[in-house]
Amino acid sequence: RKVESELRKALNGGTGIKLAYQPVFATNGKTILGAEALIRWGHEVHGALPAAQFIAIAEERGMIVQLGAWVLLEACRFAVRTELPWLAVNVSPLQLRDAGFPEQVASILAETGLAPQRLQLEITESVLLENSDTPRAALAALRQSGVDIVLDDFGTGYSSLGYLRRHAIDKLKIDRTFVRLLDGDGNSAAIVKALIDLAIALEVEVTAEGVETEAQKTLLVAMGCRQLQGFLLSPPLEPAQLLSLSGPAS
Ligand code: G
Ligand code: G
Ligand code: MN
Ligand code: NA
Repeated sequence: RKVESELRKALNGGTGIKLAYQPVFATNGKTILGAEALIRWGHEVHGALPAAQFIAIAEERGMIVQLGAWVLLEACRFAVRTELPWLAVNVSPLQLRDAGFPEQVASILAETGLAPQRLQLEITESVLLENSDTPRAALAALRQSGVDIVLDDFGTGYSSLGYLRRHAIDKLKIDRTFVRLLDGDGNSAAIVKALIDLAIALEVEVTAEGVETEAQKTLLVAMGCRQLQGFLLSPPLEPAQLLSLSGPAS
């Protein structure tokens, strides 16, 4: 399709694709703990396509490994220019299935000079449950090298409690579908509370994503959540905007 060839062109020319950075805040709503890189496509026609849609196209058309490598390099280059304690990058299951992934990450870290401790990789639960050992072995190797592994959209999938038990994960991100229902829906509040308690008990960090209202923030903080991400605190920002918020590397 047309979108596919335009995406391929952008990827090969390195034009039109860019990253936005959404900060993650401490409970005071001011201290920036880190940020998540989110891909944006500035194409004049297809630019309005949501990231989830063109990521899916890239996955279907065999472009995601190349696109993912571009994202990682761009994000790590940005991170070294900032004082951000960490930067999180979303990783497709298909990237983790690629045998060269851990080496790709290592060489990007070496090339940019970013300390592995400052890189977080956001994965989804389904990756942990695949039949192949490749993704799990990749995650173990990356973790061994100091990179943090984050379970994104937690609560929506198979809830890989076994992985939490085995301490194979450094952080959970509570999916925004639960956060959104927090004010009104008693069941959602109970689930969010249980997920936060689980993270605290297992000494895993926990971020709430999609925080849009003061009421949600207040509840989450009362429940013990120490990391907040969402439109209430900040939308995804242009690199220059985040630099002016968090300060350039000294
Ligand atoms: O930023 P936005 O809400 O449009 O993102 C939609 C989805 O796309 C989210 O699930 C997010 O994790 C995913 N996404 C955003 N940027 C990237 C990226 O660089 N790589 C991958 N694999 N997914 C991304
Ligand atoms: O799946 P993942 O958690 O990576 O998705 C991140 C996406 O969530 C980003 O693309 C971002 O645009 C979006 N997002 C960030 N904050 C909020 C929010 O407060 N509300 C909603 N609805 N989406 C958000
Ligand atoms: Mn994410
Ligand atoms: Na998410």
